[in-house]
Amino acid sequence: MSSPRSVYHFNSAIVREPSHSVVDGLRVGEHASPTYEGVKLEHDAYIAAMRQAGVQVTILPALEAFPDSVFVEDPALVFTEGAILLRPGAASRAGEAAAIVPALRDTFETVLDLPGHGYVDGGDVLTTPNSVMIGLSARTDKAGAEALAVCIDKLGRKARLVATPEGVLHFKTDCSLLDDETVLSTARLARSGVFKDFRHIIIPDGEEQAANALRVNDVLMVPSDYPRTIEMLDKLDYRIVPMKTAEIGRIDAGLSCLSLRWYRDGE
Ligand code: CIR
Repeated sequence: MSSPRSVYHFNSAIVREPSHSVVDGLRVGEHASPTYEGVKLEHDAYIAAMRQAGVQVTILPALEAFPDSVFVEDPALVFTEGAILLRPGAASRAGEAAAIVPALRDTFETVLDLPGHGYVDGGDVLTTPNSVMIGLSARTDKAGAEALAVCIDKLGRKARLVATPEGVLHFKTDCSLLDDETVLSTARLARSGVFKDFRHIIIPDGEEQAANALRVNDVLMVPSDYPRTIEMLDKLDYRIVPMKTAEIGRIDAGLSCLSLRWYRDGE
């Protein structure tokens, strides 16, 4: 692993087993439901890939009352310095925050609560070397984003509020960090100018769902159904691990949604 440590170097992650109710997960539009077995297979493969990449994975039990609770990235935000408990913007997901508190308290010395009454989904937050970008979206409002910026500041980092393109679920639905200087982005998000300080690699037309890739240590997990994106990244010498996401994709989810990731010091 290259040194010094970067924001995509992780040795720890939390995931949550999918519930059988995942078939009722939220989605925009008319997608057919995923199957529980399909989601479970994708989830198992994800855990294996994380471990293979050098990450110690804590697996929380399924929560049947919350169909989308397998997407554990949304109710919290974690860093080496501490965790922040968020307030998910979808009513059916509100209770996921309280459900993850015990795991956060077991793991982090510092757990901050999002102050105020605003909403933030972790899927709207992209951590980069110089700032933590918070995308305003249908799930993350200005009050929530500003409250989160205060918490991020308390943990010693700098936040930056940005816009998510209209109709896109989360900021990270449309982008991911590939390395310290490079982001992978859809054309529609790149056009907004948010990544002007980065080298940006644009997703080929029609493969927008590949934008939620996940850099973990030396590897780059990429959704396996998008051959032009994989070929493009392969040519740029990223070490690609193709991951099946067709089932979670039916309920608008991608690779980052399935974990909370951080680097635990002293290991
Ligand atoms: C939802 O609509 O909340 C879920 N069906 C998908 C959440 C995806 N999470 C993420 O992008 N961080």
